[in-house]
Amino acid sequence: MTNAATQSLPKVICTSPALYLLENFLSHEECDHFIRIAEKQIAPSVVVDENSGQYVAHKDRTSRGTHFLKNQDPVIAAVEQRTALYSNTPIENGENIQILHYGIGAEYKPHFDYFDPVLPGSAEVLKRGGQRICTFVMYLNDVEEGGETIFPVPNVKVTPRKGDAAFFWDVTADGKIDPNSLHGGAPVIKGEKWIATRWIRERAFY
Ligand code: PD2
Ligand code: ZN
Repeated sequence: MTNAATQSLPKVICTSPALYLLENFLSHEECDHFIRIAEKQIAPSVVVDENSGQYVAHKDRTSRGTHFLKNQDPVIAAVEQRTALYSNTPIENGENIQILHYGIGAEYKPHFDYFDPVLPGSAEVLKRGGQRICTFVMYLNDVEEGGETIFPVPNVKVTPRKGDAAFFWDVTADGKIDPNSLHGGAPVIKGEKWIATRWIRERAFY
């Protein structure tokens, strides 16, 4: 189930952070497949605790979520391959695809996807593949109102559209963490929002 025929070239949204819109990155069939599988296994979302490095529930992330195993089925494997291709990174550097569901009012407050090396919890998570260097946020449905992915520093937002992806770098071209990559998921005002996220590490993530 490839999608190459309908994909267009990445559109540059801004350069600091390096942020691109990938239109039709997923086919509608791939989006529906992801939601169908995720619905069976979804639970309240967690974040990495800054101090302990453990995964915990957090008030800033009021979504529900789940993750897929790597290579879980041929559709998931194809999308993993596509993220490796677009980011020009080895496939094994990708984390497991995460699925998030936001109902009305749910949001993900601005945060960094990278692990700040000065925080005590980061050492533990950095052991598994090093820093997160880039992020794919793939939109699995259209949201009636709200739910944009927001970047407060350049003050830009990406509107969720089924099949599109926001792709951005959490580090600068010289590999340093990029504070301009601060981003969040705006509250859903009307409808619901499903996304798939894939974070890419510096090295293999197992
Ligand atoms: O839901 C989003 O748009 C969003 C925004 C910021 C998701 C993430 N970050 C993420 O999963 O890291
Ligand atoms: Zn994020």
